[in-house]
Amino acid sequence: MRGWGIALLLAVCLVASAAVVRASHKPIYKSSTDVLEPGTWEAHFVWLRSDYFNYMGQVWWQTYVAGPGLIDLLFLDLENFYAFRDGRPYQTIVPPLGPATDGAQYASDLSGDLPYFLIIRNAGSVTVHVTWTIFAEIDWRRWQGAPPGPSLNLTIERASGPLQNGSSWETTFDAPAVYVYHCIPHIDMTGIVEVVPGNASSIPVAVQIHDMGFHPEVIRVPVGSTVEWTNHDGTNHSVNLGILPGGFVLIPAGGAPLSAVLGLGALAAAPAVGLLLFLRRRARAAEGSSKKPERNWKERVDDE
Ligand SMILES: [Cu+2]
Repeated sequence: MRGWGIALLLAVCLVASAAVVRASHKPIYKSSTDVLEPGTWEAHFVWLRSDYFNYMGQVWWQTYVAGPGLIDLLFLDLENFYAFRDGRPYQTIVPPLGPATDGAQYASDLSGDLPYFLIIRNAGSVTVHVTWTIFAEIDWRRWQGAPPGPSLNLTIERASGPLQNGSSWETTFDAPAVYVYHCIPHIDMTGIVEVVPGNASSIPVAVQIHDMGFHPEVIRVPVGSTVEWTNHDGTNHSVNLGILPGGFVLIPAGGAPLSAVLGLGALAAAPAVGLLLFLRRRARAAEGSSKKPERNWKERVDDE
């Protein structure tokens, strides 16, 4: 009996160590820390490689809440991200996780055509500091502009130059467009600016740079808006905006069913959805996340 027990224990250890080895080979895409007030959320996007190397279409993410607090995690495609942001019914690609303090999830069979969005939402009653990491195979050529990527190439259209701690850079967007941007030299720091018809406010839309990330990372602003990026990190960052010709265009998923697998042993088939959408250009006020722009960054630096 005892021998069987040891054999079983060994088998469990082998399986566990195999899982650790597999996990250690996940390619890190990006990571940062969100500071969220109760009920508010931030969106982080993943845009996978679109060449044949990406046929697995896998994304992993994990989160860690420092101190008290609870969060929800929602992983959405573009269509459902728009629905979530607009307060309409939406469907997640894997079952939502939470409320929880920490979490790890996984999705596969994703496409590289359009970005996916990880929503981190404060589900508790206190401010949370949540550190997140997204693991995925990314086609970096999307972000750098050269050499040309397999199906999409972004040329830098405007750039801030290096921003030191405490310095800001602003630019005004005069026409509807979708911009995807990244830092140089940290090309894993990325963001999206959607410029849509509407009435711009005279007050700039603020994007804070901290913890090696842009916050909020995904924003939608009316034409005529000025967006101001401010660096709160000790490291220099920069904003390099590439324009996405034609914006986000969802194409029919040509026979490839959209399905996904939840990590941690549970299986969940996502609904197969035939997608035919177009860039939505709507008149609406500046938005991007539910965060308030004003925040005491010094306070969280002191916490560390
Ligand atoms: Cu940077």
